Amino acid sequence: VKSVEASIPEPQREAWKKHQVEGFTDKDGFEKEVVRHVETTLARSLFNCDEGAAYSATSLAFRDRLITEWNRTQQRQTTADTKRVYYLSLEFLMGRALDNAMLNVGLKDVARGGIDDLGFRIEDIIEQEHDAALGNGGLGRLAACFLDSLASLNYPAWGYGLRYRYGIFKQEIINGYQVEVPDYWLDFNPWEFPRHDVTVDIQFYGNVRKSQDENGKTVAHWEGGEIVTAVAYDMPIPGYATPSTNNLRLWSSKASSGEFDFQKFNNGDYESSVADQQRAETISAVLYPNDNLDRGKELRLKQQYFWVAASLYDIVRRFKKSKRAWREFPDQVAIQLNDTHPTLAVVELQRILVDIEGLEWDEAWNIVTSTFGYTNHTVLPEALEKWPVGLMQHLLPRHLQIIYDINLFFLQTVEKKFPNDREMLTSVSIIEESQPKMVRMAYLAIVGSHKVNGVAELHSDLIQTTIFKDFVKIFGADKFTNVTNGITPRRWLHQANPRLSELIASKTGGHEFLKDLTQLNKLELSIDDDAFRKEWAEIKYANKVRLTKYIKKTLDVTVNPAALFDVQVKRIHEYKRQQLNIFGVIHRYLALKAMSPEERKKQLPRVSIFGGKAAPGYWMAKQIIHLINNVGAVVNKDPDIGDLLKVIYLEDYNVSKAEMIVPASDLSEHISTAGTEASGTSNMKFVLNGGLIIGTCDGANIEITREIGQENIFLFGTLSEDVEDLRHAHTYGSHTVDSDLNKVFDTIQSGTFGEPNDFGAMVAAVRDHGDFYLVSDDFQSYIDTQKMVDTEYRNQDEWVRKCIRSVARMGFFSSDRCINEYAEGIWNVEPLVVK
Ligand code: GPV
Repeated sequence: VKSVEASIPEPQREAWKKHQVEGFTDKDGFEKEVVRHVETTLARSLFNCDEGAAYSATSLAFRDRLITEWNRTQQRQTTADTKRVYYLSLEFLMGRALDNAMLNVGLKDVARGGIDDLGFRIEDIIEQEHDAALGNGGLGRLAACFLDSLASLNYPAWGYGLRYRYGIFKQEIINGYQVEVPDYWLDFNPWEFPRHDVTVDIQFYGNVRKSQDENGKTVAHWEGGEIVTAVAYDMPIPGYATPSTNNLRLWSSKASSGEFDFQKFNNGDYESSVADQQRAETISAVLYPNDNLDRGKELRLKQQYFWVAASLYDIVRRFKKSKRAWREFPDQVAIQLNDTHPTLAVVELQRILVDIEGLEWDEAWNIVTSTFGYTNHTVLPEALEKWPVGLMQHLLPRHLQIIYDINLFFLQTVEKKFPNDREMLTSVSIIEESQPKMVRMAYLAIVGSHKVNGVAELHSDLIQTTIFKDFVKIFGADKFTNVTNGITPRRWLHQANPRLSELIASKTGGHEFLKDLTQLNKLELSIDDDAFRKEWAEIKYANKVRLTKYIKKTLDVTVNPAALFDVQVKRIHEYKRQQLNIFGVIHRYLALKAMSPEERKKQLPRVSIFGGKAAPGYWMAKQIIHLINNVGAVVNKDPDIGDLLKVIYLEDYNVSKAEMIVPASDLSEHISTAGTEASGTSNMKFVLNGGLIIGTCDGANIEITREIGQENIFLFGTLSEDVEDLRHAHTYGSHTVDSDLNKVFDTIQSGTFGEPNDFGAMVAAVRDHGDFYLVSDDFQSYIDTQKMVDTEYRNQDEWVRKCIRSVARMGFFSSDRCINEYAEGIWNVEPLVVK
């Protein structure tokens, strides 16, 4: 334990202690804070306080509370002098903060009463908040769940990211097409604390000069170029039912005061000096909207270095305050790389240690590799980051030299272990000898880390046997591990589905399950309790009614809440196979049309619900959205069909909408081509909310099946070990398309769903271009499995039992379990228990 330096001398501290802010604890105190914020912070009054102002004031009242705990948490960590975790992620898909803060602090009921007294409804206030949408999909949402678990489990941890001015775009559907609208979300964000005193100057471009020091050692000097300043913005992250409040630090770019060209300014060239300013601010302006795709844009590389350099400067500055020796750095600091986006951190730390702190290369490299861990989130080749050597040389000349040196020393060790194996050397080299040469970021991340993990068992096996297999030979199997993803039950059960959470609490002995999700297993003891099952079913129905009203309000389509709700919401991607789903829907439509009215009456009504964004440049994904909407336009107004089939496209799927959609699902679709979805995490959310899954043997579906039992999941399709042979056969053998699927294609091409040419490429991808995603191979088993779903759904009593059993067995998929595995197996950090 060490003493903390305080800026206020001892004799004056009494005054501070006397006035320490404690924050409200009851309704009256809460109301007082809200009124104070309305009247002073917002300069409004009871004469002009709308729901927006009430939301802002409520949030500020909670923010004040959080920041008191945040300060104490930081001080506790500094005093205890323990190891901290730093989670570096270019995406944090946080969603809304207010409801989460109220629940985690345990004062939602207090706030409900207070808001009521002041003339508003808490639900309306919560709805005012704009999602913090600083991410694309699963990768960014995983980072957000991890922050919740880190705080809830009392780990000393910080998240580091970028404060984008524009988050992921808003999606509008116009005439069936996706249109992107910028998401400007920072007008007034009550959850962030600008730290104008916490800044870091970041260098770009320039050149490297080498000199000799007094001992004849060569020293590199990175000189010239331009400077951009990083400003810290902090967001408090409250843990659930604990005072621990961690920090998410997001960097914003601005022109450095030195950079603002006063020469130009004084010469009257005001416009160009403002242009420089704007160029600097561009770095943190926008989140790249690609999911599972690397587009290699220069500005993206600038974002990566800007964020990584600012974060490392901050981490190193904090370490240096402890006055420890450098070799102790890995005992104080664990840094996790969320995918390869922050891999330059490996190079930057080596640069700091060698060029600035004067350590020897080997000692520095030991520190670096002991500090970092790398999580891989995909095997898709188009998502693996590579940067042209020329671009790196231009933007970060010293870093490129260091990468070459890292590669040289690495290849020397490979050469020793595998003498005369030239193929091995070229295959594992961090530099790809292509035209142009490229830096392979995943390889750099592996070489620079002490642990590499995948995010579900199948995925971790696949990376070890395919894309990284040579690295397993070189480093040994111990360096590679699996940490199956998880989700936070606070947001994804307690917050999204409060009635179910209360029912579970009543059957498992209180809200303990929110801290230890394995407690859910107690639910199985109540499975024969008729009243319990009845209430369970009623809650699901009420959640479906809520979604039904939302569909009516936003799309003016009437759906029957008693129908089976079949949901696929996620980013639109060929590998996730929304096209298989919509082809299946068309097949169902054709089957219904072919029936006699009597026969139709015997069919089970179904609502097929889709949602998700396509990357703006992903043409095929946009065509898929278009087809789904066109099918909906025809089916939804077909008088032969009525309630039997409705096709819904929910606009602008995001975290807050997921909180409404997930609890309303009977069946959700996780139907990626086997071996392509690293884990998936919405599969876990749907099951936890009492919905069943139709899915392939892919990602975490496999472990969900193992946990809940194969009788409780609808699995179908090709296994990952057979995918390669089928693809080979498509390309080199004769490829015949499933006959039912061909009928679907013929219907599309007959113009039933609008201009056939619009969907020509989608059809041709299966019929003529090798069907890379095996849509035809899996079509029949998909249709057959959907038939089984219909049959089983008719037996509601058994269906509800399956749902309850599944929920009871989902304990493993908490992000708390996941974070504990990282802490023990990768970070070697321990919780800091609060007395
Ligand atoms: I790489 N993932 C993502 O959302 N965006 C990306 O750019 C990449 C991966 C996802 C995977 O696709 C999911 O299977 C996985 O569950 C998620 O990352 C979290 O690990």
